[in-house]
This record gives sequence, C-alpha cells and structure tokens, in this order.
Amino acid sequence: MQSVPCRPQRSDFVVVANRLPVVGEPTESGEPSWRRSPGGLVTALEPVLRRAQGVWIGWAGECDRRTAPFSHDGMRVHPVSLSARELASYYEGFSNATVWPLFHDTIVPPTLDRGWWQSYVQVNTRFAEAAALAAAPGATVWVHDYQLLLVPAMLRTLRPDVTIGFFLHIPFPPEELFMQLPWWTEIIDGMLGADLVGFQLPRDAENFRRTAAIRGSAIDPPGADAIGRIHVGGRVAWTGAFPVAVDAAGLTTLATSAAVRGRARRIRAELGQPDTVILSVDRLDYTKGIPERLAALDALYKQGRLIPGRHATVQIVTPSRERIPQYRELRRRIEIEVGHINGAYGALGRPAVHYLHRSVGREELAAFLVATDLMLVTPLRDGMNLVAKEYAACHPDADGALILSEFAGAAAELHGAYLVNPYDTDRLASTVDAVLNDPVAQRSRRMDTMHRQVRRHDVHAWARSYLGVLHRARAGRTVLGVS
Ligand code: GDG
Repeated sequence: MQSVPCRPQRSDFVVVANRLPVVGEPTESGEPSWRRSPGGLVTALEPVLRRAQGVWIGWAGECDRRTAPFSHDGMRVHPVSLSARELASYYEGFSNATVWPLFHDTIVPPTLDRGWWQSYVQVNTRFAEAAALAAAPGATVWVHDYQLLLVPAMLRTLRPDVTIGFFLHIPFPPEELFMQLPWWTEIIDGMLGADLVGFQLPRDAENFRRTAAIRGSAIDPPGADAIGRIHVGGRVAWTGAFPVAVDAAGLTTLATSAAVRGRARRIRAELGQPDTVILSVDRLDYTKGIPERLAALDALYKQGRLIPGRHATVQIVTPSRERIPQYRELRRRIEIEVGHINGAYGALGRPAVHYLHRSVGREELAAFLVATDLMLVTPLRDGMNLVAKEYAACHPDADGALILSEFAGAAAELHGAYLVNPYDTDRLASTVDAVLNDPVAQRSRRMDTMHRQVRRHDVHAWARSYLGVLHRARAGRTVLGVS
C-alpha cells in the first residue's frame, strides 16, 4: 500500500494511542515499508478517521528514529518518537511492569520506580503536545489506554477548546489496589481531564468514580442513561461503560470463504483427523491463565478423559513483551508444563498439546478458529478478550462451544458461553468434560446466541456509541458555559 509524506495539517478528529495503526517493515533502502496493523482498534476507527480526514498519533515501533508525518492508504499518521531508554522506562517499565499488573489484580507484584514514573510523565507530555498540534480548533481527540493516562489533563491545559475522549481497554481496579500507586492522584487527575472517560464494564467505571470521590470530586451516579458524572474544577467529566467489540461481519465473511474453510479442513487433517479440536490463542501474558489451563489439561489427559489422537489440543501463544523478566519466566513455565504433558501422555506423532509460540497471519488464525470444536478462553483477569468474540463471529453455523473465564469482560455479554473460574482447575477440567458430553442441540443454541450477540454489537456500533456520548458530553459542556 502506498505511503506518502504529508504536511502536518490540523484535523477535526485525532486519535492518540501508544502505537500507530501501521507497522513498518525494514527495506533495503533503509526507509520502512508500512502496512496496516491487523488490530481491532484500527478496524473500528479507520472508517471514522477517513470520513473526518482524521489523524492518528502514536509510536512507530522503532526507537531513536524521527519519522515525519505521512499518509498511508489515505490514513494520516503522525509518529511520536521514543528513545531506547524511554522504551525501557515508559513502556516496558511504568506501563507494563507497574500499571498493567496493578490494574490486573496484582497477579504479579507491580514494580514501583520513580525514574519510570518520570519517564511516563515525559512521554505523556510529548503525546499531549503532538495532539495539541494536530487538533484543529474545536476538534475531537480520542485518547486510548493505560500508556497515556495523563494525556487528557495535559491536553486540556494546552487546548481547552477541544473535546477529549479517553477509553481504557484494561480493567480499572478497586480503590484499595489503585491507591497503592504513589502517583494515584496524578493519574486520576490526568484521566479526569477528559470529557468522557470510557471503560469496558460498568464495574470499571464504578471503581473509577469511587476513587474520584476519594480524591474529592462530587459524583452523580449513573441515571437512566447509565452515564455517571464527576464534578471536577467547575466542569463535568462523564463516565460510562462501552464494551469493545470485533468486526464481526468481516470475520464471518473471512471464516466462510473457501480459502479459510479449506485451510480449516487441512488443519484438522494435519492434527490427525481427531474427533475434537480444542484451542486456545493468547498473547503470552500472566493475565491469560495459561499455566492454570495447562494444569486442567494435564489432569484430563492423566485421567484418560482426553485421549491424544481422539482429542487434539492446540495452544497458540503469541510472543509479547519479551524483554520483561516476568514474561520470560512465564514462557519458561509454560514450556516446561507442555513438555511434561507431552512427555507423560503423548505418543509418537500424537502429542497431547500442540504448542506454537509464534504469531500467525489473520487468515490462518481464522482457519484455526473455524477448525475448533471447543475454545478455551480462561484469563485470570481481562478487560474484555477479543479472541472469545472472534471465535463466536467465526461460527455462523452455530457449531463449536466456548468455555470462558468469568473474569473476562466478555463474560458479561457472551451468555452462551460455559463460564468457569480459571483458578479452579478441577472445575475447569470437569467443565471441559461436561461440554464435550453436552447434547449437540444445546451447544448449538448457545453458540447461536453468542454469534448473534457479536454480530449485533460490533466494533462499528462500539465506536458510534462512544463517540455519540462524547458529543453529548461536549454539548453539555457548552450549555454549562464552561467551554
Ligand atoms: C487488550 C485487553 C481487550 C492474538 N494472537 C494472534 C492474533 N491475536 C489477536 C487476537 C485479538 C488480539 O490479538 C488480542 O486481543 P485480546 O482482547 O484477546 O487481548 P489483549 O491483547 O490483552 O488486548 C483486552 C483488548 O485490549 C481490546 O480492548 O479486549 O482485554 O487486555 O484480536 O485475534 N492475531 C493474529 N495472529 C496471532 O497470532 N493475526
């Protein structure tokens, strides 16, 4: 796809996220060749961005490199640069070794490091300045996720005229966890700079409002419109839940294409034509509950309730945050456990767990989802979990079944899933057994419910609903005369 340099024009719609919607691949000339990232956020925002001739601000993925604004396939991007030191302190440090574990129930202890915090403030300032430059008078700026919690207030100081949205993709923790952070007041103030602070679930929004109240703000609890209002320094920040969704129609089309259906059949053949294919797909992360799931599989193979050859279990683990020690240690644990299960219960050419530590292409992933009879999505904590929704989108014929952690945000919507407590490995094992023995008609009814749900509430509906409320918040601000 063509990428052309563009002048840094101001725009009425600006998205700010840690990463750009494109990834650069090295070429012989030294200039990267850009291609669109496959993520759901890009799919959701691309149509809005194009319509508004918007700009996307983010890091290009390479350190110590300044890249001028450019336009890729009609989408304008403004790269923000990061040094190798900042990558270690702002991104791998404060974002991923402090905020990420703290916001996920402290599954691993968060590291508190003042130097990382200072770097986080510095990089957030850079993003806010880039947004202030890119926004036209009265523009809408939509800031995303836990790497940029301070940007809304910083941007409000620089540009009080713009409408600021913020959306958190991960859980927002209860106040007793959040307040462990020495900089919790700065973070709350940062987020409250937005006109609308959006979360995945009502529970996250509620946690946030309680913490804002402790910080001293007056709170109007959600009314009939499910939106809460926080009074902060003469203005009002709105809060609400906007569960993120997938491009369900696009996935259904992909999943029913001849190419993907053919590949799904070949995957089953490569697995030795088992009766049942069981699959999990996760980023390698301690929040995803991979060792706990492997413990349940261990028990199932040990007790002969799963039999290699008849049942094929596939675990795809996408490499992630590989320089962070806890992630390296987790990989080691997973690989020891897979080695143990296969050593104990596998046979020649028939491993109990087929383990792939790599990222696969979008079509290949869809083929795996189509080929699967039973999907296991068992995170210990997850803001939403898109893989669960993608699985439902890939099964328009209502075949297949989903076992889903009650600690994934998706559990609030996917009523057809078999819910489990991922910490309870005995129950997880017995649920796998029970699902495999459930009447087909019942499994099919459940799958049909989930497919309809993800088709109805898709990523476009998500973006429309968030931006609709943001504009109402903006209109409210004007009426109050505080804009
Ligand atoms: C955060 C929150 C929230 C994974 N492996 C491959 C691949 N993937 C794709 C999946 C899915 C995405 O990556 C992962 O999204 P999740 O939602 O499952 O998890 P996080 O990365 O932790 O995302 C989460 C999300 O933000 C959105 O708000 O749901 O709770 O933690 O789309 O399909 N894609 C391809 N190859 C792979 O190997 N092509």
